Amino acid sequence: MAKYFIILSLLLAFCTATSHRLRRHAWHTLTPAQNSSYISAELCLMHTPSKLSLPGTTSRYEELQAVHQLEMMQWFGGDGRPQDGCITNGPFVNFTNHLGPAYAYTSHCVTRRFNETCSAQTAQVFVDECVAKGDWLGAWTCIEGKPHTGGHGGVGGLMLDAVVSPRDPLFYLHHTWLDKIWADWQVRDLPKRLSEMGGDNVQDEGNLPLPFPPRPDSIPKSTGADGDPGNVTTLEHVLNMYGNGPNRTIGEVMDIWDGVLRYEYVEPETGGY
Ligand SMILES: [Cu+2]
Repeated sequence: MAKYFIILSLLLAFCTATSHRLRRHAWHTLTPAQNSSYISAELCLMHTPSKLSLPGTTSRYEELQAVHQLEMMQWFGGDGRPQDGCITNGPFVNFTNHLGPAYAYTSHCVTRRFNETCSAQTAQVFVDECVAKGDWLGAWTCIEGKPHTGGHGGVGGLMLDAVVSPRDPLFYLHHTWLDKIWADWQVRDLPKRLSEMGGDNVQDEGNLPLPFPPRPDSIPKSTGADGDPGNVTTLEHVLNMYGNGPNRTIGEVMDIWDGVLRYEYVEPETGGY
C-alpha cells in the first residue's frame, strides 16, 4: 500500500504549490474535503497539457504513467506496432524468434499487444486473495486464474501463445513473480506446505484459459507426467528439462530455501510484490 501513497503524494505535489515540508497521510484518515481535494488534483493533472514530449502523452497525468512505461521499455521494450505487433524499441527489437506460432517453426519478431483490462487482473487485491487460500488446489487455481492469465493477456502478442509464450523475455519476469506468490503462500503454513501438491497433471484442453492447439505427431509426447500414478500430480512427478539441466521431481524443488534450488526472496523496501 505504501507505494500507492508515494504516487498519491507525487500527484498532489504537481498541482499544489507548497513552501513547507509535505506530510503523507493514509487515504482513510483524510477528511471528505481532503479526499475531494486529492481527486481535484488528479483531475487537474488530467486536464493539464503535457510538456515533456514523452511518447504518446497528452497530459501531465499521462506523463507520470509514461515514467513507469519508459522504465519498463528501457529494459524490455514497449508495445507492438499496430500493423504487425512487432516491438519497435528496447534491447529485443532486433531479436528473431524461430519457434512458433504454436508448434510451427517460423522466423518472427517479438510481438506484443498491451491490454490494460487484462493487466488489471494482476492487481494486488487478487494476489492477496490467492495467498490467503487455505489449501494448494485453492491457491493454484486462484493464481492460474487472475495473476497468471492477467500477465499473459496484459502483454499480449507472443505472451498469448499458450505453446511458446516464453518467446517474449517478459515471460520469465512474469513467471518468477508467480513463483514468488507460490512461496508467499507456502510461508503462511510451514512446513506443511512444502509437501502440498495435487491437481490434474494433464490439463483438460477444452477448458483452459488460453487456447492450446492439438499437438502434432511430429512433436514428441510430453513426459512431464512421469512418476505420477495417474492423472493426479504428486511429489514424484518428474520435471523433464530435455537436457537443459538435470530432471527433477516436484518434491525436490518444493522447498526453495533448503532444497536443490536454495534461494530466498528479498522484499522491496516498499513491500508488496
Ligand atoms: Cu504462463
